[in-house]
Amino acid sequence: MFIDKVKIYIKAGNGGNGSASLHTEKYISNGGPDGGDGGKGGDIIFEATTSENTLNMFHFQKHFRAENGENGGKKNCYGKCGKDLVVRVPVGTVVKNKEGKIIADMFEDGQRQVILKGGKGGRGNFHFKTSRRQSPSFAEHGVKTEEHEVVLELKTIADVGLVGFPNVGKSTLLSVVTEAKPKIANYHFTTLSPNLGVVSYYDKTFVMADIPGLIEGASEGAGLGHSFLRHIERTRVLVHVVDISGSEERNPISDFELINNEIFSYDESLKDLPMIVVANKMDMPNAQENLDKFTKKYGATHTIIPMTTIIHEGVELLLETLAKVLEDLPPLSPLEFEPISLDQEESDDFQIDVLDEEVFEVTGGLVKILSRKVNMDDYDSFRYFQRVLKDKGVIAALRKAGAHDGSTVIVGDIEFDFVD
Ligand SMILES: Nc1nc2c(ncn2[C@@H]2O[C@H](COP(=O)(O)OP(=O)(O)OP(=O)(O)O)[C@@H](O)[C@H]2O)c(=O)[nH]1
Ligand SMILES: [Mg+2]
Repeated sequence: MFIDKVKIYIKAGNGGNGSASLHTEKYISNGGPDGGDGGKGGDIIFEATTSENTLNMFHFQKHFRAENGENGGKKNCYGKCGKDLVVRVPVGTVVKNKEGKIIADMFEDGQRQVILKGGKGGRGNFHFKTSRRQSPSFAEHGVKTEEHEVVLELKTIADVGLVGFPNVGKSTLLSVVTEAKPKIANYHFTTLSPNLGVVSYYDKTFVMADIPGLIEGASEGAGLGHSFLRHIERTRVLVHVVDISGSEERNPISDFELINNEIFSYDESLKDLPMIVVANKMDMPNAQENLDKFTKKYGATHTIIPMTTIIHEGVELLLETLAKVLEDLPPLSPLEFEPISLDQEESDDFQIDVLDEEVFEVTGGLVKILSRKVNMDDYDSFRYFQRVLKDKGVIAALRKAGAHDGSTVIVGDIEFDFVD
């Protein structure tokens, strides 16, 4: 199983409610409001790590919720903030929203990004004290957050991508030049997911990715399909490994052309990447003869390195060549995108919809804010509500829209008669 694209669901913590406590103490009849603020909900934070190189862990766990903030308490006690939830993803994970817009490119090891902010805590009644309202018996509710669906897509980041037919020796090469221990076997599709390794060559290091074998039609889904081609989009150099001995009765030149054709029909811009050819299995019969033919055709346009990977012959020359090529290439950079956020900013906009001659509905951000603050059973709270409607121009706008004495006005869950 190799998962490199997955849908998950994330939810930041709700904000805790503010408290509407009134101070009480022996011999003190009215100690005033002492309700503390609710705590902020936990954020959802993504962290990039090199210790994973698949999204397989999301096969089992798809729901991630950060902790809610606690409610405020008496005696001006603040509610505790909810704990953030850190979701670890492999380096190279691109996070998108449901519509496919990019939210984040988790490009560097250790990079952290807040993907969803926790809900703000509600303010305690203390904040609503005014000269005329000494003991507000209402407080604000915390912001309730919503669950969001996001798509994670892994696009491996490596300096060098190893490509080629199955069974040509790509994984063997990775195991020789890095500490990685990929599975090696004499059959096709031994490698089922990209393997990464770090090459150290004198004072230089670079990351090499062994991509599962490609076959004709891969760009249209044949074999393991083209999904792996996604993992060479973010490499700086391609090393095309060819079985130069033609040990499986195939012609190395047509192998090379066929795989190139698959790569470039997946993404034409991959033509811009430098490509080095490794002519592997030089120890086998017919290898030298095939190499001569290959060099005649492609020697002028490509660097061709003859190799017998199993005895490390030719490996040094490859590393020297790669180090040189990489030195002149710009480093990889994260994707360029217009960042979007899943968090809805609270705005105090409103609009008036005339539902009927006598029925008017107020909608918009202001209504959401009010619904967190207002408790209709409470007289103080209702007065506060009326004042906000007036101050924000809602009453005037209702009048302009045709509301008059006795018209019904709907604001969120609240319904009341308009009084001019
Ligand atoms: N004779 C010879 N055999 C080799 C050489 N390099 C690799 N092999 C053998 O070729 C077979 C395939 O090697 P792998 O490294 O698994 O090939 P791969 O390209 O990763 O194959 P897939 O993962 O299936 O795409 C193994 O049996 C290796 O031992 C070589 O230089 N000479
Ligand atoms: Mg392999």
